Parts: sequence; C-alpha cells; structure tokens
Amino acid sequence: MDNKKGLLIYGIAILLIWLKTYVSYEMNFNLNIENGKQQFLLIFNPLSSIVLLLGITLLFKGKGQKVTILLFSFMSGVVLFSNVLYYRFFSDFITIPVLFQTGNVGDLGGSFTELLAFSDLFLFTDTLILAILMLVMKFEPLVLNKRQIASMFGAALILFTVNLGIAETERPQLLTRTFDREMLVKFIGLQNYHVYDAVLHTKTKTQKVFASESETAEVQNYVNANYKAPNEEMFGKAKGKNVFVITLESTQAFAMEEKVNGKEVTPFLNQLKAQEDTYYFENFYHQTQQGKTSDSEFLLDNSLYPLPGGAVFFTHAQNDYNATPKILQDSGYQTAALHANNKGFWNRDIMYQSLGYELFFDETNYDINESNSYNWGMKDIPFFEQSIDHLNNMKQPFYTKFITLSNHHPFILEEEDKYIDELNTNSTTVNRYLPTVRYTDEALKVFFEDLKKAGLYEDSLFIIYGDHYGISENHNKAMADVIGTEVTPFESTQLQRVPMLIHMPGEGRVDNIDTSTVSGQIDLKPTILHLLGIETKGSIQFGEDLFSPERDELTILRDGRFITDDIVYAQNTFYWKDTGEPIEKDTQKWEKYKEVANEELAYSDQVVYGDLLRFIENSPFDNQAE
Ligand code: GP9
Ligand code: MN
Repeated sequence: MDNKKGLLIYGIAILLIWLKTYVSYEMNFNLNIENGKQQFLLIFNPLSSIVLLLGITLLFKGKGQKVTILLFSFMSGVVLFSNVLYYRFFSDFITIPVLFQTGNVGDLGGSFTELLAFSDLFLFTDTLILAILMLVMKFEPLVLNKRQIASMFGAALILFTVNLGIAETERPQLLTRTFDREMLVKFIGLQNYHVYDAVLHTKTKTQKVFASESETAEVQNYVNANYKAPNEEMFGKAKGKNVFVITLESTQAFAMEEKVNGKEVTPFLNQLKAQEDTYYFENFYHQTQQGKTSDSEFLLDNSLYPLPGGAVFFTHAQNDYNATPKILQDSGYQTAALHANNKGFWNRDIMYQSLGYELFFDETNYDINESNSYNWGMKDIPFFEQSIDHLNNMKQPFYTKFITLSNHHPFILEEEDKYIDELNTNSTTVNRYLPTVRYTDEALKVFFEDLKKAGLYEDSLFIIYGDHYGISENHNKAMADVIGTEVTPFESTQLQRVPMLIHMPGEGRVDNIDTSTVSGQIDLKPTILHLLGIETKGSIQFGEDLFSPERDELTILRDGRFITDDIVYAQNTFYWKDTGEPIEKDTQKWEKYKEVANEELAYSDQVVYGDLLRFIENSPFDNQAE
C-alpha cells in the first residue's frame, strides 16, 4: 500500500504542532532566554513529546489513527491553552497539586473570560488544518510493521536524551534538583515538564498512602525524649516584638574573619557581633542539600531536615506543616516572606502557603530596572530599601523573612559596588566571593539605618544567618590559600559553618549562655519560638533551642556528617576538632553517634515522606502566646 500521503500528513502534523508550541512559548510566556543555547533548547524541546505522541497514534489502525492524530493535536492545544490562561493570572505553570487546590485555580473562575485572548484560537488551528488536509488529501492511515513503529518511539527517546543532555550542560542536575518550573519548561518543554511533574506527584502520593498514624506516635516518642527545656531568662524575652529573619545568600562563617588588604569583609556584621545585645553562635552549621536556599528555609521554619535528594519545597509542598509562620499567625502575627525573585523559583509561591506565610513580596512587588539589578536580579541594597514600604504597610507584630540574592554564584558585582579587592588565587570564583559578601554586609548596614529611620528597629528581634556554602569543594585548592591550611574532609566540614546572629536591640545580655554550642539551622525554630514566649514541648521538631542549658552537643549534616564538641565525623573518619587530625584508634566512643545520626535523619524523612503531621490534629501551640 502506498504510504506516501500518510507520511506527508504525519510530517505536516509534526511540523504544525511543533510550530504551534514554539510560537506559543514566544507569544504567551516570559521565559527569559539568556543565550543562544537556551534559544535552541526552546525551539528543540517540543519535538520529543510530539514524536512520542504521534508514535502512539501508529498503534491504531484505520479510522482510529486519524482520530488519535486529531485528538493529540487538539490535546496539545488544550495543555498549552490551560497553561496560557493560568500563566496570565499567576505567572506560573500548572502543577498537578494546584489543579486540586481549590484556593488556587478556583481563583481563576471569576476572571476566566477576562483572561481569554483572541490569539488563543491559534492554539487549535493545527487541528483544524490537519482535519481539512485529511479530508482533501483523502488520508489513508499508515500501515507500518512493528519495527517501524518501534523506531518512532526510539526516535522520541533519542530526541529527549539529546534534549536533556544539552539542558544539563546549561544547568546540571536539572531533574534531580528540581528547582524552577520556568527553567524546566524552557529546557525540556511544557509537555515533558507535565510528565515529570506527574511522576513526581505519583511518587509522593504513593509514599504517603503507606504511612500510618502509628508511625507518628513513634516519631513523637523520639522527639519528646529529645526535647530541651528553654533557658528561663531567655524564654519570652522577645515576646510581642517584630521578627526579622534575614537569610544571607551563600555566606560562610569564615568570610567574617577574613580581611582583604587590611579591610574587613563584613565590618557591619563584625560590629553587630561585638555588641552586648547580640549573641553570635560561632559553631553554627548549615544543613542543606540539593534544595540549597529552599532547604535552609525548610529547616528554619519546620525544624525538620530537608530531603537527601531533590528539593522538599518542590516534592512535598502539599504536606501539612506546623511551621513557625503558621504558629505565629495563630498567635496574632502577620507573616511575610520578602524576596525579589521569580515567585515560582523553588516553588516558593506554593510552599509558602503551606508554611503559613500570609504575604509573599516577590519580584513583582519591587521596582526592578537595569540600574538596580545585576547578576541574579535585584541588588540587595535596593531590595532592602524598597522593602521598607512593605514593612510600613504591615500589621504589627510581624514575622518577616528576607532572602538576599547579590552574593550568589558567580559572585559578580558592578564596579561601584566593590568595597574591597578581589583575591588572587587560582579560582576566579573564590577571588570574586569576598567582595560580594562585602556588598551584602553593606546592604545590611543600609537596612538597619533605614529601619531605625522608619521606627522599626527598636522593638525587634533579628535573626541573621547564612543559608549554605558559597564555595564548593571544587575550589579546595584556592580555599587552602585563603584559610592557610589544606582543605581536608575535616576542614571542609568546618567550612560548612555559616554566620548566625541573634540581635535584640537594647536587651541586656543574659549571663552563662554558651554561644560556642555546636548547632545548626534545625535549631532555629525552637529558639525563635521560645524567645517569643511560645513553648514547643510536644511538637515534632528535631532541633533544640540554642539557649537551652540542656543542649546535646551534636549537629548532624544532611549528608550524614556530624559534629560534636570534640570531634568531626566526615568521609568515614573521625577527626579531633582541636587539631583536625584523624583519630586512629579507640573510636568506639564515637561510633554510636553514627547510628544516632542515621536514626534522626530517618525519622525526619519519615515525617516528610509520610506527611505525618497531618495526623496531628491540634497544634500544641494553639492560643499559647497571648
Ligand atoms: C533564588 C535564590 C537562590 O531565589 O534563593 O537560590 P539558591 O541557588 O541559592 O538555592
Ligand atoms: Mn542560596
């Protein structure tokens, strides 16, 4: 039988759907194409899914083939159309969970007709053209043998592999890290993104189905046994105060000790640290994994560990949480997150709702232009300056979280923002790092001055901490020059310390507080709540109040490394903390901590995977902070 006409129709179908998808990307979404490779990916990415879908139509014979070709072309229009509408309203792409979330898509209802545009008809023209062509050309369904059909699927797989391969050169670990919907759509295409989202969603759902209430009791027993009572003098010390949590992008603690040509890298933080009304915790570690900033936010607000792989902000945003902002909202606080970036990044727009942030000031709430943005976007100084207006409009007391951005890899600055010189090692990343840290330090200084002017400084609690490392292990050689010693697994672990300051203007110092306690981001939630006079006993959390006199000197990093007051455990080796030397014998004393660390991480993962907090009906915090 002559397949020519049929093949022609298939060819036209591929071209039309491809063209429609690409034109729609350009017309309807703001995908921030940064270079030629990204442009190529955008053009190329619809192809693999189109070939796959049309491959499926080949499994049908006769009329069925005709119908499925038209159906798939129409369905691809529906997928595009739904996303276009959603995007016009939310500037984001649809995820499966939001489809079931009434508060989100439900909002669309009223303005549905207003969101329609005449040009949307274009999304269905390919179906119309194909239908007409089939009639006019008297389309004869293709009759192919199994091998030919299989090769169509093979082609789809090859196309996708090539697509992903190129995308990974642009952003490594694109699928495992899952950080940004916009990036996923831009790099692997809208249809593939939906498949990816569906797989992720199904995996999460299945794990949840098998979780039970009895597991919750087990975890509850574990955390109850580890609960540490607050320091009596610190409990409630910040009651009723406004809270400012400031996340310092990529800032490691070592930077605070550095000087470049005689100039401090963090003069403002250093001066703040030296004040009577500031507590500086010098052995405070970040505990983030692939979710980077979002992992630090997860630790901060939940006192749960982030996940060993992927970003929990993406994978488990639908869980029930008993997060700090939610607890504080229940206690009469207004809560807000402020971050001048795309709100879908790290799935923040969705996750923040689960965590109880009433407001999210994202890039659309800031006046961002060429003169006040560089590198990743809005610079920290204008970000803080413009945040004052938002704060002025908030109801007090408030809980606010600020996420800075300027000190982000690749650490580039405009000339006017360089307060100190670059270093001179063999790594440009390391060389540029300290001047960008210095810039953010300046931004903090400006922020504090502005807060004073706005009358928002005095009656406040400030929590300032670094989110994660800025310099990865790839730069160990250059880092050895900076810290003056070889970066062994021990040193590398110690480099995971990030700044951590608690500042309460005008509050005198409480004696006998051990600020050298081994600690981490997991400890933030009970610390903050206790300072605000809210008891956390009985709640599921893995951290311990930083001020508690009963603290265990053990901090567990997400990858299984741990630190006590005497030792560091990294790469299967115990190291003495004071000398950094490996401990050669008599390590039994420390072995048990390996199990403790694994047990604790496993319990925390169980809470997240099983969505166990949904089994706890009444938050133990209800109505506590009068
Ligand atoms: C993006 C910012 C940086 O909004 O928080 O994220 P990171 O790459 O550090 O995780
Ligand atoms: Mn970060």
